[in-house]
Amino acid sequence: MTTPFSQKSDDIQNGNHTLLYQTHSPFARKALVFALECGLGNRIEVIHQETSPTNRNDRVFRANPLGKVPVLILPDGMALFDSDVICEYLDSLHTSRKLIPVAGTERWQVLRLQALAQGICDAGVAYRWETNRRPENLRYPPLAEGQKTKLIEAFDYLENELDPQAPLNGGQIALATGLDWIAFRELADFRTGRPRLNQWYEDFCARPSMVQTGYSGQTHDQGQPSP
Ligand SMILES: N[C@@H](CCC(=O)N[C@@H](CS)C(=O)NCC(=O)O)C(=O)O
Repeated sequence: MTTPFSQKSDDIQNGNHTLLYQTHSPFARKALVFALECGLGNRIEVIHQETSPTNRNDRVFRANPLGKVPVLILPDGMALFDSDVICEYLDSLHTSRKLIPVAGTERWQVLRLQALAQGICDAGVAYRWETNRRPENLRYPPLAEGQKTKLIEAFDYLENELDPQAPLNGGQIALATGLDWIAFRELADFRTGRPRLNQWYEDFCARPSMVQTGYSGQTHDQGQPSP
């Protein structure tokens, strides 16, 4: 990743925002794409951090007792998490049209889409544990199937319900970064047989904020990195 959000290995910068990030986290990318879409990219230093519940990262735990990224460190040192809270905060920093509408039906539609995207990522992470990350003898296939069912049901719902004409919003950012992570990890096919969702996804991925933040890297669990 290149400037203005170059990765740094040192600690918090004074007078600026610092994003504890991960190049292969859908939650972290959601926050960064949101910042870029708000025109705030040049106010944020991005620091890559590896995290896993089986591989403690002290730097991340010092900022977030859950040990997860993203975390946004504010200029006064306050640490904000999780990604949804960070997006709300970023939206409060600018005076343009809000990406999370402040009131009305639009607000609930955007927050619902954001929640659905969050659920897709949560189900994707759980599915990946059961199919890839957990040692093979500890995997539980019915749990993998249950998580995959959530993904398929969510994709079908989106094919019918997603409004491709809606103005740019935080729900879309969460969805696009989530779907692109599902594709990156090859967890489930959401494109075949879902032409509306597929077209929307392709269009959204062409935005500069998405192109600049493509996924890379592997998860580092205890033992070896997962492919
Ligand atoms: N609900 C959180 C989820 C964050 C999350 O799960 N981040 C992952 C990276 S994709 C992580 O850091 N996991 C480490 C762990 O579970 O200990 C958010 O939206 O920020």
